[in-house]
Parts: sequence; structure tokens; C-alpha cells
Amino acid sequence: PQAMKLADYRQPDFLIPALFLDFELHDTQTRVTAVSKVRRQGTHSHPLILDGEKLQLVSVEINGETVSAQATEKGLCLENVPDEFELRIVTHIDPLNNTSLEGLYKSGSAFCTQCEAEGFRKITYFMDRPDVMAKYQVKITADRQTYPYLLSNGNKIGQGELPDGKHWVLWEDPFFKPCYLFALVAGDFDLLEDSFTTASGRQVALELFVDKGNLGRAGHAMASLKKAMLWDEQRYGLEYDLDIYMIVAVDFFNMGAMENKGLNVFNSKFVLADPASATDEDYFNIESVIAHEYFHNWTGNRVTCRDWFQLSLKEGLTVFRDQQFSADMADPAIVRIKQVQVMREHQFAEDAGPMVHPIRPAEVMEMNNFYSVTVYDKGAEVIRMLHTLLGETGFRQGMDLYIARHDGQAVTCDDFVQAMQDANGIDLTLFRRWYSQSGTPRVEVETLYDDKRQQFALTLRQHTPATADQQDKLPLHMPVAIELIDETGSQQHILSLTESSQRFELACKGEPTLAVLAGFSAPVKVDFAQDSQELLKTALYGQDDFLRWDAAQQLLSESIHASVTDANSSLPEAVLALFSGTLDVAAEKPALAAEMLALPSFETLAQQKPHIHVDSLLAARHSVKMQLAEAFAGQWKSLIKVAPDQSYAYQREQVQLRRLKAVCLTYLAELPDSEAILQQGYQHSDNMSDTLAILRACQSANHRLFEPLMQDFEQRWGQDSLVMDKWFALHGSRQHPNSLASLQLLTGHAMYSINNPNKVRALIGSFAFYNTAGFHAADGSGYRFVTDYLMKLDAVNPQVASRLITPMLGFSHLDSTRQDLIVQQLARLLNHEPLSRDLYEKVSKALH
Ligand code: BAL
Ligand code: ZN
Repeated sequence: PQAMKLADYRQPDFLIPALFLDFELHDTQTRVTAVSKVRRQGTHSHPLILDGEKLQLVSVEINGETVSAQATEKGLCLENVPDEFELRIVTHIDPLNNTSLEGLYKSGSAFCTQCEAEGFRKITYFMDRPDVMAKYQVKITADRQTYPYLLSNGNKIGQGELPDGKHWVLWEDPFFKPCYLFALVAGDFDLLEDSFTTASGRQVALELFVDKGNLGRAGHAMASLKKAMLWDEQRYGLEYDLDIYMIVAVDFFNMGAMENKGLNVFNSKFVLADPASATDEDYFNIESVIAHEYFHNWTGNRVTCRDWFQLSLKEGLTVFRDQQFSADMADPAIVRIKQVQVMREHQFAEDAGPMVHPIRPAEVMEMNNFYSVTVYDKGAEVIRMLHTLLGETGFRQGMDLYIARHDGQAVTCDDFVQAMQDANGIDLTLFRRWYSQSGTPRVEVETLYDDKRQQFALTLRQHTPATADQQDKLPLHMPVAIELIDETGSQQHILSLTESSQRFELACKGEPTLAVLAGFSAPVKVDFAQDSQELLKTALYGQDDFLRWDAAQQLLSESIHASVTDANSSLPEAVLALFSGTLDVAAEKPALAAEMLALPSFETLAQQKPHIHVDSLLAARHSVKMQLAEAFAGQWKSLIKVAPDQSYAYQREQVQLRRLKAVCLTYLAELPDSEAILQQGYQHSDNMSDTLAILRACQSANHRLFEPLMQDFEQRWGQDSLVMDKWFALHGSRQHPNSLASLQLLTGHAMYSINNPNKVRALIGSFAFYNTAGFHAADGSGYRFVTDYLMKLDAVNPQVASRLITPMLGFSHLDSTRQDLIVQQLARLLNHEPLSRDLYEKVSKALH
């Protein structure tokens, strides 16, 4: 397979301003008729090249005349076409056997589609690129009884009955859109209806379709949608533009959800919730994903991407917008901490591995591989930096200009930055480097206090180490937010760093304690040698909650790394003081306390060092956890009683207390006398958050209660697909000598299916990503198991396989024995036939 290059972009040779699609649905032989208005763009005599994969071509007509055309594996080439014509193409497709879940496929008994990025070419021959935008009319015909709902984008403009028990519906979308935003759903659902009146007084019908019997779990998603609609009006002045907004929840879905115009298709995991079956985290994620897809209506749909290299144009921006929304709906500091954890655990790891790329990649072999933490989450960090540099008002002016200038267009990341620049009258030339330069920058901090002048001097040096894709790096423009803490309180500043080395001076009465990167103001690693007393001071007395948490994490990380080198080391005084100070205020600030008391994850710890030894790092983390469990045994026992006394609601104070309790339980479960407390906690729990907290605590402590409680859980929830995913994930991530054997057994469980991405991610994904001991087993059995599984999965669903291989890619920080074991498995995979383009791109880069 060949890589495509951003530098090779050319505007399309033809435009297709109108498309009529006619679907006659059938499990294995759906007939698709596509009628396009085609127009040559510019003066040239190039043929019309249409993308198409896994299609059975029936006929091609140009202006009513049949033409003979030979399809290849990749598409159709039509020579000598007129400058303007009507093109009618009939194809047959096989949705039932489409396990890739791209194009038109079946999720249970319903038909649904997923077209982003390049799935439309599995539906019909078309110019499958986002800069070809058309107005769509879609007619769907199917059996009335099995498929009472026939849905597509836009407004319903016709429907009728047919004599053979079939019916049809005609939809029209008044907005131009690229084909990746096309959607079709047909099935029998329960329907939750509501409405929203926009700021300008337009009534919008809201329809949420869920599997039969799930209506009771749809309320939170609907409430979230209405909050998101209101928020986007208030924060960005952006109103919804159609008369109807539909969301359909399906069980088989590669991603979280999809923003198709007026008809979002969602992974049911991000729709369905009730207290008994969903955790606080599920409630949070539903609210955030519903908002994310809704926000795409403007940032993604009305203004879309010119080409797929620009994916971060819509994803980075929309993630940033959903992050702002979540911060307004929940605890801003906690929300921020979670985002930073994703950056440090996953994005920094991507930068350190073979798939490293800038937020606007320059080369792509398989686009699905670039729906990455870099494009999404680092992309959002880059937008956040713009927001920090321009301020809320300046950023909003930039957004207003961007929308006004580009509504209805397919544009580039440069166009976005240009709008920000023009609206604010500032030069963002240097800032643009974030779009083309990959890797994690390091910022080194040096300080000097001049007592006489009462001046605090701060030198910042930035440097981005070479990455697998790019040797030479340049200085970047970034905001570095700092806090100076002294006896009188604290002061905050935002320093604008543009050079490789820069000195700043600040007036300060008395030598302050400095804390750097408040709110994680830039996606960088900071090198700042601070002693534990300074970190402790920031953790206990800082103003910025994020900085307090960050200082606490540094103290804990350092003591874990110290314990790697000296297995008998006891807990440093500063860590003991950190825990007692935090526990003292835990009842007042439960949310922050919970995060400050939680140990950094293995993955975060691994990212802090160039080389790690898996077993010693795991042992060190466990030893620190044990010592903390014992040192504060009394506090864990008393704090878990600070639970909400009302019945479950997804409500801020309750969520905070439950989270604190969950962290306390992870320590408590390590104590010898915890069994009765855990047992009772499990039995008396009336909600999934508390139940899962107990199970997780038992799992991570390898408590003997784990197995009986898991059996009980399976008895109770064995028929509930979404809840069973939690059960699979607990098994997959359990670090236990038998974990591999149990994993093998569980792939044969009645609720498990290799065809369902949620199941695969829950069981195999949680093993590969989070079962450190099992995955990195010294004999290579974990790597072999995952590789064997990937070979099977790749034939079913390459996109999901390609996600799952991530933990096998970054191995340069592991010991040489493990590196060799991984390389052996990757080599085996590279020789496997057939191998998808998705996996080929990653494996070949990793072995390079
Ligand atoms: N566009 C793919 C799913 C999402 O990011 O919303
Ligand atoms: Zn998105």
C-alpha cells in the first residue's frame, strides 16, 4: 500500500452538486441506485474517477445511455465524459456480511451506516472525498413490519405504502454535505420524543431511537442533548438549523458516535443509562459525547474539512468545545485532570512510538489510523492554547469570523488559524508550527530570586526531541501559565514562550514557590527540579486545583520511582504529609482529594522515564500502595462512610462523594480485615457506580472476594449486553497468574462476540492496554495471545484490530528481552496474509 501526501492535494476534477439515492433494502442484496448531477471543474480532459469498494456493479448510464465500464477493486474510471451530465449507477451490496461496520451494515436486526472517513465508497461509486459536496435526496424502501422506521438526513418529504408489505420514505437534506455525513437507518425501535425551541424561536423535534425495551435508559441522553443545544447558543451563538434532530443507538459500532447531518448514529454505550446499570463515568461520557456530536453540526458539518489531513480542523476544535461544555456541566478541575491523564498516558505514548504524527498529518496510508489521540486530544490542546493566548472574547471573535467566512465550505486548518489571526489582529505565524510539528516538547525551568531587587527571574528553555517521523524541530509558541505562592497568597501569570530560551522577571516580595503549567496550559513535559517540600507546599496550599493535583502526582511518582531502585525504601515524609493534609480536608473538597489520593497509573509512570523495567515498576507501585493503605487504615475506613444519603442521582455532590469513596476502597481492599466491609458494600449498593467501585477495588487488590462477587454480578446482569462489557473489562484487566487462561475461556462466553467492537475492546482491549502484568508477561505469552487474536480480528474488522495493536507499538522504553519478544510477534503479523492496510501501516512502521 502507498501513502497519500498532504502536499499532493489537488482540487477535484469534477463536482457533484446533487445526488439522489434509492435504497431497496435487503440483507444480502441491497440495491442502490445513485443518480448524480456531475459537472467538470476547470478546463481539462481527465476521466471521472469514482471510488468504490466491495460493490457489485449492475449498470452505469450517462444521460440515459448505458455505458460499459469496468470496475476495479478500488473503483470506476469513466473516460471522455461530457462537461455536465446525469450519471446513474446501480450497485448491489451485502450489508449482512459487512463485518467491517463501514458503509451499510446490520447491527442486530437494524440496518445502519458509517461513512466517515471513507465508508461511502462501500455503498456506491462516488467521489468519496470531503471537498465534493452535494444536496441529497434519499429514498428508502423496506418491509414495513420489520423496518417501521426508515431514516436519513434532513427532512422527511414523502412516504407511501406498497402492495407487497413494503413501504418507502423520501428524505431531503437542504444543506450541501460531503458524503461522509450521509446516514441511513432502518429498523424497529422504541422512540423517545421531545422538542427544543431555538433562541430565534424555531421548534426542533428531537427523536431518540433505542432498542425495544430501553426507553427507560434514554432520558439522560435526551436531557444532555437539550443542554448542549442551549449551551452552544449561549456560548457561541450557534443555533440548530433543521426542523428535526435524530439520534439512533446501535450495539455494533466502531467509534463512539457519528455526527451525520440531522441523524447521529451512536454506540449504545454513549446513550443508555440508568442508576442500576450505568456509572457516574458513563453518565459523564454520555453527556460529553452527545454534546460533541451536536457541536459538530457547526464545527464539522456546516464548515467541513477540505481533505482528511485536516481532520483536526473539526475534531480538535469540537473536542475543545465539548471539553468547555463538560467543564461547565461538571467539576472543571476534575474534568481537566481527566483530560491531562489522557494526554500523558496515551498521547505522549503515541508521540514516543512509530505512529507519531503532527495534529495535521502530512502522510497517511489508512485514514482510519489517524482518528488518534494526537488529532483529537492534542488537537484540542492546540485550540485551547489559542483560547488562552487570545482570551475568551478574542477566541469568540475568531470563531464568529471563521463561521461567517466559511459557512458551507470545505476548508483547512490554516483557514481556521487565519480567521483567529484576522479577528484578533495578531500574528500567529509561529503558532502554526503546532500543526506541522510532531512530538512532545520539553520545557526546562530555572529560577533565581534577587532578594535585593525583590525580583523573581524565570528562564524557560524549550526543546522538542526528534521523533520517528521528523528529525528537526523548531521552537513553538506556547502559553506557560504559572503560579507564585508566597506567605501572602499566590499570583498567577501567563507567560508567552516563543523562543528556545526566554527569561521573564516578576516582582515578588520574598522568595516564592513556583508552580508551572497551571491548567496544563500547553501539551508539554516540564523539567523542573523541585524539592519535595516545594511540591508539598503547592499540593496543600496552591490556588489552582490542577497544580495541586499535579504536585501531588509528582510526589507520588517520585516515591514510586525511588522504590524501584530501592525496594526496601519507606514512604518519604512529604508523601505522608501530603496524605494526611489531603485527608484532613477530604470531606470539604472530596473531588480534588479523591484525585490527589489516587496513585498515578502504571501507564503515566511509564511515560515519565526513558527506560522502565515492567516488573519492578509494578512492584514498586504496589508497595507504595500497600504502605499508604496501612499508614492511613483508620482514615480509609471512616471516609468510606461519607457517602450520599439520598438515593442515586447523577448530581455533582453525590458524584464527588462516590469518587472519594471509590479511591478509599482501593486502599481499604489491601487491608487484611476489609472483607466484611467490601461484602456489605457490594450487597447494599443500589447503583452501578458503587458496585463497580467495590469490584475494581477487589480486582486491583487481588482480593479473594473478587471471584464470588463477579459470579454474583454475572448472575444478575448476564443478559445485559452493556453491563456485561464492564464484567468483561474487569476480567480482561485483572492482573492475575491465570488471566490469560480466563481470557481464552471468556472469548467463548455466550455474551462475547468478535463481531462486536464493544466486546472486543472490553475483553481484549482492556487486557492489552491495562493488564500490565499479563500483557507484558516475561515469557511473551501476552504478546503472542494478542497477536493471534489480531490475526483473527483483522479479517473481521480491520479498524478495531488496528486500535487494539497500539500497546504493541511503543516498546523502545522496555527491556531488550521484551522488545525482542514484541518484534518477533510483529514480524509474524507482517507476514500474515491477508493483512489489512490498517495493520500494515502500523506494523511496518513499528518494525522500521
Ligand atoms: N467524526 C467521528 C466521530 C466523532 O469524532 O465525532
Ligand atoms: Zn468528533
